[in-house]
Amino acid sequence: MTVTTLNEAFAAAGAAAWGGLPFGELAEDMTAAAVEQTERLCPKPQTVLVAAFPYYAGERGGNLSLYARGPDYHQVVTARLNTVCDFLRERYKNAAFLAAADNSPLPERQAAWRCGMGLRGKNGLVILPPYGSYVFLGTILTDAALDLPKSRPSPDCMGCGKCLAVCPGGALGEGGVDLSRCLSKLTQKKGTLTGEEAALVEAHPLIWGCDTCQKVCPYNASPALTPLSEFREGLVDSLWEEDLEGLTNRTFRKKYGDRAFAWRGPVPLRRNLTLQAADGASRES
Ligand code: B12
Ligand code: SF4
Ligand code: SF4
Repeated sequence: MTVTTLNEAFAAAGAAAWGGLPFGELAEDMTAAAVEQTERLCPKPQTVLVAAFPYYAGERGGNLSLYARGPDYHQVVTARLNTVCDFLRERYKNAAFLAAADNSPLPERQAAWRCGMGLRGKNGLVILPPYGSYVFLGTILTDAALDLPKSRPSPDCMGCGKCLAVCPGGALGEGGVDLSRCLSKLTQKKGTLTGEEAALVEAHPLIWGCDTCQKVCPYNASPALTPLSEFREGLVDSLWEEDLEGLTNRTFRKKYGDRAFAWRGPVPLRRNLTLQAADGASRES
């Protein structure tokens, strides 16, 4: 199998970029628990392939983060990567190929950076021009030792510092994200928020996720639209009280279960809407 044939398989799957590295190299960035968890999935992991799938669908208003407007990316990206797994299974009859997005123990950004994909953003994200940071990552884990060229790690972004300056919770630092102050985390948090957390959510324009450190990034000034139909069509840009009215956990899942904002159920969404209504959030935002 050659890199050219893999290029074709990833391109056919809709990936904008891909890379691969020996599992042993990525394991250097992983905790012992994450390595153990990986070995439970794939007893003798040899290679990790990582790919990026663009999701930016244009300048649109709304109160949901851009990443959560299309159908659940876990499923979309995994299904697309499974086409590459099928291609590989034809060539490596006895090997295991496991596709995943977001929900595996593999540190996906670290894998992408080690493979030299795009740029390493100070906002902690993989930036892949012309799509900016609006790309999802997914991996294929295998016990086949694929013969791939060694790549150089990604260079850093230009380091303008805008993401750090604008972060509403002051969550971004040179070392990464302080989860206790990140609006992406807080809008998804279950249960009661502390007074400080509630104040941050109240002043935030989104009821799910946070795009602030991405919107200011110069690489995201005019990102290319995604070519992937799942992330261009049938998007849910906003959710309002009336969309959630009367929904139980079960009926909410029936209505929105295929969306990435649905995994916590309707309760945090209602809470965030109530907080933002108290702040006088406008539907034009
Ligand atoms: C937990 C998680 C979160 C948490 C914590 C994120 C965090 N920054 O730590 C919360 C809920 C806050 C979150 C938010 C978001 N997330 Co998230 N998240 C994850 C998840 C599931 C695991 C990350 C993790 O903790 N891994 C374990 C640690 C040990 O590994 P690591 O992630 O590689 O982190 C190490 C290094 O990267 C490094 N590092 C991390 N940040 C930085 C920053 C700097 C400057 C430096 C030098 C190093 C550094 O230090 C870490 C420890 O070694 C990944 C998917 C995955 N499986 O990787 C998605 C993932 C990182 N998230 C993603 C997205 C899209 C987001 C949001 C943009 C969503 C949104 N719009 O609200 C925000 C962005 C917040 C931000 N600025 O990082 C994408 C990123 C795609 C990309 N282009 O990079 C991923 C890869 C999911 C996917 N499959 O596409 N996320
Ligand atoms: S997602 Fe929002 S709160 Fe989290 S680091 Fe980026 S700007 Fe800060
Ligand atoms: S805003 Fe500036 S510092 Fe932050 S990720 Fe983008 S280029 Fe890097």
